[in-house]
Amino acid sequence: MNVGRGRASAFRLFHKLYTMSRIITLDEFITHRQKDFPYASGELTGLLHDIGLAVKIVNREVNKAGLVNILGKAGSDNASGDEVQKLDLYANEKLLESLRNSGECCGVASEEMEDIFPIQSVKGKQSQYVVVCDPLDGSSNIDVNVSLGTIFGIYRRKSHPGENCRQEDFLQKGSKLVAAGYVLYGTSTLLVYTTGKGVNGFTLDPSIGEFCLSHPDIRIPEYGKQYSINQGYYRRFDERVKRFIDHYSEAHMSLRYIGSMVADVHRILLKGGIFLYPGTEDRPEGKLRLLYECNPLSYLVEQAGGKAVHGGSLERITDIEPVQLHQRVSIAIGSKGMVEEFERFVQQKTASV
Ligand code: P6P
Repeated sequence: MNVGRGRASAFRLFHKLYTMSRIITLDEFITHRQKDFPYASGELTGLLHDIGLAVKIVNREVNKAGLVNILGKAGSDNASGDEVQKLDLYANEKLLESLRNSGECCGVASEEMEDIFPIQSVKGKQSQYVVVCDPLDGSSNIDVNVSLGTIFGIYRRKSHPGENCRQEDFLQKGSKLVAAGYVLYGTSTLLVYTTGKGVNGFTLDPSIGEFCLSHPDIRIPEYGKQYSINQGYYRRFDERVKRFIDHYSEAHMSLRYIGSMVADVHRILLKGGIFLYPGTEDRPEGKLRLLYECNPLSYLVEQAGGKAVHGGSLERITDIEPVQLHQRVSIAIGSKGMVEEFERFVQQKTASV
């Protein structure tokens, strides 16, 4: 058994022993596992703590969003005269505020900001990391009370410490991520992350305000019974994608599509399946963003034993060299067996074209 698997099974035993008697909080887990992190201990801890704090604040607002009539619509003033912000802008601001705390982050690239956002070092600390994020993915679902999420990825900066961050710090392949994860604001609030040594999930216990280990050492099933795609675009898909969908439909597979990538990918992570957002005639490059949606989720899914490839070229998502902050990419992500089946369809059809 290799060291990584040995460590994982040892941790499962540790978790089993402890969960019978005590809760393991996110902070304790990060501290316990920070020796896994190949850089100075404490750096990652600070960063993940900052993100954990920000998403607890975002969670509080997301949970209240159902009261928006009382709070007022985004752009209007609420009862106390404050302008109600669009929740995704609010989430972006909370992440920026929190990422200043530990002094470990020198900059952020976000779906909500056109350009990179440098964070000035605190107390002369030489920050070593940058964060990419989609602060509130699927925010259009909030008005109908459907799950949505926050996606984040952490890179080691390439530019010289002590200077402002540069674009090159963010335009790195997904395989260069040092940590990645997501928060799902659903029936409960779940934070799932990896630092390259497996995937673990933490459920927020509102009574104590802590994320508690609930899904240790997540492994994605090799195969699943569901596929996830916006069937409404069927006519606009490439012939090869249509054949793949037809194949699953004829095999009586179930279609599950929430319209919130974090929720769909999370279900697939636990139950198995495949999520597809391919290119269409009118949007051949696809819709989803490489840097802060597809790369962090692909890195995490690979860490859980899954696979993620470009929906056309079949290139491994985390091998794609980013050229723009907001570039889009088509994607097939999920159970290894199902992504490889998709690949066989595309390769077979390519050969026969
Ligand atoms: P469509 C949400 O807007 C999002 O970015 C993803 O979370 C989701 O998977 C996708 O877009 C849904 O897009 O075109 O199917 O509505």
